[in-house]
Amino acid sequence: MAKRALITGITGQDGSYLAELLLSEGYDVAGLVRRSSTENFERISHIQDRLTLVSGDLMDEVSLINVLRDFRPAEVYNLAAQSFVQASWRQPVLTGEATALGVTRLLDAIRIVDPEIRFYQASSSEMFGRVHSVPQNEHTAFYPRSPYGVAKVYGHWITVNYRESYNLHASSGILFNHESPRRGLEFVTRKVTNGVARIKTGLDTQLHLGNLEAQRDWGYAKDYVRAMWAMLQRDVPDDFVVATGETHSVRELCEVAFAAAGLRWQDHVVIDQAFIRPAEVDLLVGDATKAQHQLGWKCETDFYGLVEMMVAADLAAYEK
Ligand code: NAP
Ligand code: G4F
Repeated sequence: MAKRALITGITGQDGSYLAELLLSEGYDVAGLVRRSSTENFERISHIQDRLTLVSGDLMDEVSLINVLRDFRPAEVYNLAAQSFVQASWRQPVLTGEATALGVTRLLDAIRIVDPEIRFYQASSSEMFGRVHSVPQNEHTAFYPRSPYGVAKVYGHWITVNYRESYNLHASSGILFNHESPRRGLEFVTRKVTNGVARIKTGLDTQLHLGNLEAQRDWGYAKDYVRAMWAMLQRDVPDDFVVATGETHSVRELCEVAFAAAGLRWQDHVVIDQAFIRPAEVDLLVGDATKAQHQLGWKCETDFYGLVEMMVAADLAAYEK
C-alpha cells in the first residue's frame, strides 16, 4: 500500500512543490485546505486530480483531529502559516494564532490520533533576526525581529518540546528564503521579477520598493522541498538548516532581474517608505553543512539561475 502524507499549506508555494515530489515518490497525498468563498488552487491545478483535498484550518483543532482520523497519514508536513513578514505587524494576533499556536494544535492532534506519525515543521531563518553570528547554523541563537519571527520561534520550540515530551518523530527545517515562479507576488523576489515583466511589456514604468540594502540567502523552492522529505525519512528526528550559503542584497536582486530583461533598474525603482519595516533583518546567510552531510542534500539552482528563471516565467506570462 502506498505511504500516505498530509500537507498543510498545499495551496502555497512550497506545498505545491512538495505535493509534486511526494506524488513522484509514490505517496497518496492529501492537502489541508481552508474554506474560502473562491477556490485558490492555481498552484496545484495541474495535479489536483491526483490529490485528496481535505477541509480544515490550523485555527481549529477539531478539524485537524478529524482529518488525521479520516486520512491516517504516516507523514504530516506543516507548511501552513501566515507567512508574510510585513503583514505580521498589521495582524500580530492572527499571525500568532496560525503560525505559532497552529503548530501546537497540529502536534496535539497527532499526539491524540496517532503518535507514530512523522511530523515536519516549517521553521524559518527569520528566527535568527538580528543575527548573533555569520553564517547561521543549527546552534545560532534566535533573535526574531517581527511578530512572524516570534511566532516561528514558538512553533520551532513547541516542535522540539513535543519531540522531547512525547517522543514524537518531529523535525524542523530552518529554511532560508526560497523562491520560484510560484512565489506570492508580495514577496520581494517575485515583486521585482513581476515588476520587470510589467515594465518590459509597457504595463508599468516604475517599481516601488523598500529597503534595498537588506541581504538574503535566496534559493529555489523546488530544491528545498527535497530536504523536507529527507528529514522524515531518517530514523531519528532532528533540526536542519537549509540554505545556499550565499547572500545577496535586494539591490543586487534588482540589478540581475532588470538586466535579464535588458533594462536598467536605476531607471525604474523608486524607494517608497510604505515598504520599510518597523524592524528589519539586515543579513541572512545560512550554513547547511549538517543537511549536506546527514541528508545528502544540496542546492542545485544558484541565485542568478533562480532570478533569470523567475523573470523568464513572468515575461512569458505577460507576453501570452
Ligand atoms: P505561502 O505560499 O504563503 O503558503 C502558505 C500556506 O498556508 C497557504 O496554503 C495558505 O492557505 C496556508 N494557510 C495560511 N493560514 C492557514 C490556516 N489558518 N489554516 C490552514 N492553512 C493556512 O508560504 P510558502 O512560501 O509556501 O511557505 C511555506 C511555509 O514555510 C510557511 O510556514 C512559511 O512560513 C515557511 N517558510 C517559508 C520560507 C520561504 O522563503 N518561502 C522560508 C522559511 C519558512 P491559503 O492558500 O488558503 O491562503
Ligand atoms: O521577500 P520578503 O518579504 O521576505 P522575508 O521578509 O525575508 O520573509 C520570507 O523569508 C523568510 C525566511 O527568512 C520566511 F520565513 C518568510 O515566510 C518569507 O517567505 O523580504 C525580503 C527583504 C526584506 O528585508 C524586505 O525589507 O526584502 C526587503 N524589501 C525591500 N523592498 C521588500 C521590499 N520586501 C517586500 N516584501 N516588498 C518590498 O517592496
